[in-house]
Amino acid sequence: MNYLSVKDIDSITEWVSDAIELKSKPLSFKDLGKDKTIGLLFFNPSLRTRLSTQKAAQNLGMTTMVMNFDKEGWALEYEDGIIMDQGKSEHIKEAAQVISQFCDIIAIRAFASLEDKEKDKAEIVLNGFAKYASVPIVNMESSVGHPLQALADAITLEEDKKRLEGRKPKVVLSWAPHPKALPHAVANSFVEMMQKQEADFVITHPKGYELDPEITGTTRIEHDQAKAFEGADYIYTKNWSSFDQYGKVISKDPSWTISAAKMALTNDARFMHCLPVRRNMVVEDSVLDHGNSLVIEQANNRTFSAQTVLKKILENLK
Ligand code: SN0
Repeated sequence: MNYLSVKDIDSITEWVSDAIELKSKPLSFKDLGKDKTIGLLFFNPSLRTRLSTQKAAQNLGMTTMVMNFDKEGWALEYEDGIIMDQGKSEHIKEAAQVISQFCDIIAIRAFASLEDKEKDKAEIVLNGFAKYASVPIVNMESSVGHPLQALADAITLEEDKKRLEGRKPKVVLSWAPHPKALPHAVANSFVEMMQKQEADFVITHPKGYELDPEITGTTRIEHDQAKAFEGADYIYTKNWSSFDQYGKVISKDPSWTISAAKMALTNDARFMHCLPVRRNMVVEDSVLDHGNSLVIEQANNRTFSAQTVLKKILENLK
């Protein structure tokens, strides 16, 4: 069993309720991963993903190996049949098989290049490991998705929406400005997660920031941010670069920053963001520091998201 995308969740209701159960008793399966090792491979920086996945593994009794592959590993080649006379030292074929000798599960973070749309869509790093490793693979944010984040977000929504007493929530995914070109992964997986939920879900972004239409499908897109915010119960914010003009920053329009004035248009909405977040660029201090911000609980739920996934994989190994 791999966890490569939100599509690998067979029953979201079951996985979220498992996660909430684990959260109430994190050590109830502390022997399940005894004598098992997880290898965490990072091709990009990480704070929450690294520590929460390590914590999740520890709660299940596993041993963790961490490698910052971008700085400490050999530069990997992913193409087949190539003459390796350039900068790449090792082929993914050997690397994935070798790591499989030491680890029972391999988790990988490899962001989008934002340069080559086709290569990014093909998920060459994640799928390369999935193809050549002989152990289960977990996605810790790939070029296309961040399914551990999306599962944590689903857990956070499930816990918080109790205050709505059964009413279907209105959830808005809003683009916000950022100085750098960022990947689509977090937004993509959140969209896929929301498509599995009972919710009135709307995406809002300036024209030109459409996500991959193969992912958004028939999900409603509203280009007027104020209109999208009307009556919202949740404002999930994220910056992403253009998909159409692949990887380009086509606008940093500050009128899209999440402000207290904009939150006032909502139905006392809770603010969500995966972090890290650029204060007063993506969101004003007053919104992030407000009691309605769920960002720290989202980060906390990363542990139980990862623990749910690792528990299922470990149960499948037996
Ligand atoms: C990453 C992203 O996919 O947008 C990771 C989010 C979990 N975020 C960044 O790279 C932010 C970098 C920055 O300089 O703000």
